[in-house]
Amino acid sequence: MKHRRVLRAAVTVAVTGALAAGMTMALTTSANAGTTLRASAAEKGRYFGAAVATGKLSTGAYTTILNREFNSVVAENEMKWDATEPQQGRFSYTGGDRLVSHAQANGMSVRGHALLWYQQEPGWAQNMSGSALRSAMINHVTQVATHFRGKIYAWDVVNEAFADGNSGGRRDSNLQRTGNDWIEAAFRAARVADPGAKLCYNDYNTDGINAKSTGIYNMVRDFKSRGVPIDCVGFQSHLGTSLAGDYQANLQRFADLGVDVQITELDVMTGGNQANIYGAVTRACMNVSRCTGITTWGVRDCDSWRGSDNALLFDCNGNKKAAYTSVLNALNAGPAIPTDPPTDPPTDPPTDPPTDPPTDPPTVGCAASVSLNSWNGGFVATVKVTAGSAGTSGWNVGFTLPSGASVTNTWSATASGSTGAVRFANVNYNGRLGAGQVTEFGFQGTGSASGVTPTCTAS
Ligand code: G2I
Repeated sequence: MKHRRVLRAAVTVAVTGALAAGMTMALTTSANAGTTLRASAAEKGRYFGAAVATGKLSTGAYTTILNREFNSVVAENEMKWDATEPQQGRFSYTGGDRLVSHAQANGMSVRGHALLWYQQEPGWAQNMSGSALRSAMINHVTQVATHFRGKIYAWDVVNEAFADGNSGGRRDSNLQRTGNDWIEAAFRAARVADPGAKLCYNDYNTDGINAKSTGIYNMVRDFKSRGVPIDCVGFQSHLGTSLAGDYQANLQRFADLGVDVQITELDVMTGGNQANIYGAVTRACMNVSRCTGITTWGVRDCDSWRGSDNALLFDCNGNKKAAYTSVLNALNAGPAIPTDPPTDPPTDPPTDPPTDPPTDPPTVGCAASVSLNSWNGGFVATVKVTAGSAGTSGWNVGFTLPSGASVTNTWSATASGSTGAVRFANVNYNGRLGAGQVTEFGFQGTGSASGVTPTCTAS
């Protein structure tokens, strides 16, 4: 059984996650600090979240607890690939949009879960491989992250891509078989589509320093050294009856790489230790200044995928369990995330005489530059358009693509032509640029675009 298999594998897990840079978390004021999970977490600069099945939002008892105790939500299933793109190129956002609206109306931030995962792939994608799958996968990331742009605090861009056991390597899947660079290609596409969201890698069985967490650690270190955009690691933390002694040390070593960490799917097997383990996980997060929040994978025991494990903080009647008190106490006792050091006072204005203005003639028209994210058989091009001194009321960028290359998808511009000489015109919201102002658009293609140079014409 799928659930049992995942659960067994998960009992020694940890999760890291990080927050998206550009987005402010919706944190409540401290009116209830000390008495609800959300207010106590917010008081310490953090969020406390729950996985939500959107169908339950119309159940009063469920929503009452959700709104009172949690200031972050994640869709338990509704933002996954099978839900959002059930047929290739046909997108469905009903459940995800409903959750986002609920969050916005109730002062909650939203974690996005998950752009790519080898499970819950729609049937059409399960049957694909190679460059066709690579293209479809990048298109999925681009479309979904674009749809939710500006509304997601942190995205699980890639979920569960590492193998269990001692290899420390990648898990086999049709995604992995498109080439080892599939994860970085996904992160790059997500950054283009939603530059304000924190981009996370999320996995289980990472709740301590072990072969799997070390494999992920090495990937994150490599990404940071090569400038692949990653902001956070999610530690799912589907836990059994004990917690690894180096749980906190493991979070800390990821944080030391320069990413945020988050506990993303916390649930703990019932039994004598449940409350203690919940408390210990919460304390570990509080003790790591880059641990920005905790999410439990559901609200009440009966909402949980773990069924009879009674793994959550509220019983089936909505009563607070001992584990709840343990978490609340740990939130209240923990340190706050340090705030940024005060900025230096403004320095005196320089007394040197002003230098002459630059003598270069201002650029008229516009300039364009391109950066390519390429893989064997395809690419994503991100194009930056900079207006010259007169600004623009519209722009048009041309490329001559090498033979064999073809544009399959464009965002924030309108394409004409797909092979050879192709042109991209502004769309209605990004044509008018002030002097020196910059905008970006992108396109995806098959084949290779290496060496292409854009030409920009302003109107
Ligand atoms: O397996 C627990 C979690 C492990 N980490 C990733 C999470 O995304 C995952 O969540 C679970 C959901 O809690 C389940 O609700 O993912 C499962 C899928 O692998 C979800 O189960 C699925 C059932 O397998 C489907 O039969 C069902 O149609 O839920 C679907 C919607 O209820």
